[in-house]
Amino acid sequence: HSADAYRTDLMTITRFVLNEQSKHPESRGDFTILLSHIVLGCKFVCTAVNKAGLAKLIGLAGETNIQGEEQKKLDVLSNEVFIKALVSSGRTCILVSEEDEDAIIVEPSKRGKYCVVFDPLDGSSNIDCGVSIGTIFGIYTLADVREPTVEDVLLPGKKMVAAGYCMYGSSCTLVLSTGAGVNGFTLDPSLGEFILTLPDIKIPKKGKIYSVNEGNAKNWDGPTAAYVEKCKFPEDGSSPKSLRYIGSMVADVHRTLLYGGIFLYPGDKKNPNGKLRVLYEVFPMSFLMEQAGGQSFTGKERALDLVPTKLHERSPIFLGSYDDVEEIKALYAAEG
Ligand code: AHM
Ligand code: MG
Repeated sequence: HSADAYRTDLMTITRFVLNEQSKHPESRGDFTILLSHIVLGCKFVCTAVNKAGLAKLIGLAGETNIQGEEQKKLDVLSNEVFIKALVSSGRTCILVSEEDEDAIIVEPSKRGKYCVVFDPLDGSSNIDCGVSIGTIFGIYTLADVREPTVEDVLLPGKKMVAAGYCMYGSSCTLVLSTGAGVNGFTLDPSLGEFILTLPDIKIPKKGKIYSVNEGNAKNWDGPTAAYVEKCKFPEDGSSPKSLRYIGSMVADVHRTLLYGGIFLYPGDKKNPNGKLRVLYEVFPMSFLMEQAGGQSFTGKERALDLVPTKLHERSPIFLGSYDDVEEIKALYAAEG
C-alpha cells in the first residue's frame, strides 16, 4: 500500500506545545500563539538564508531588484521579520533584540504578558559564506504589563519560562524548552511545518569535543588556559579531546547538545566579560543546557543565576556536558 510509506500521524511543533500547555489548567493558549509567531519568523528567515526566490527577487546575475533597491542585509531583514511577528502576536510587551540599542516597548493595544529577548541572526561572520547561522530566543512572563520598563527584563536566566534556537544549517532545526526537557523539530520544507525529530534531548554526561576560539589564547586567564591544555594533553591517560569551532554559537551549541563536550567563550585580558550577550545568547543556551542535563557556568557562578544590569551585558560562558563543566568549575574554584 502506498500509504504505508508515509507517516500519517505528525507531531508538529504546534501540536507538541498545545499538548504540553494542556497540562497547565490556567493556560489559555497565549504561549502557543506567541510560539507560532516565533516559528513564522524562523521559517521566513530560513527562506531568506536559503536564498529561496532569489532569481525572482534580484535576477540571476545579482542585479538590484525591480524596484531598483539593494537587497536588505540578512541580519537587518531578520530583525524586522521577528519584531513584526512578535508585535503582531498581541502577546508581547517588551522586546530586546541584539540589533537594537533600546528595548522595544509594545504599544498598549497590542500588549500581552510575554517579554521576548532574541538575537535574530547570530553568527554574523558566517552569513556571507554560507556556514550555519541561527536565531536565539528567550521568553519571560511579566507580572504586570501595564507600564513595562527596561528594568522588567533585567531578570536572571532561571526566571525564563522558555528558550530556544533555530539553526539554519544543512536543515532548519528548531530546539525548544518550556522548562520540561528539550525537544528538537526539523522543518519539512514541503509541508512548511516543524516536525518533532529529536524528542527529549539529553546531553551526554561527558564529551570528547571542546569548542573555543583558540586565537584568543594569548589573553586567556589561568583556569581557561589550564583547561584547554588538559583537553589536548590529558594527564589521566584518557584520549585528547577533538577541537570543533564553527564560530556560530547556535551551531557550536547544537553540536555540543547532541554529541556532548564543552563550548567556551571565556573572558580574557582584553575582554574580561568575553563576547557573548547575557540576555539573548548566554541565558537561552544555558537554559537549554540545564534542561538537557548539562551545566552552564560563567567562571564565577551558575549562568542562570546571573542578574544582568544592562540590556546588552556580556558574560564569559562555559557550557556543555555535566562532567566537562565540573572540571572547569574546579579549576576556577582552585584559583579562588
Ligand atoms: P555576532 O552576534 O556578531 O554574530 O557574534 C556572536 C558570535 C557567536 O555566534 C559565536 O559563538 C561567536 O560570536 C564567535 O566569536 P569569535 O569570532 O570571536 O570566535
Ligand atoms: Mg549574536
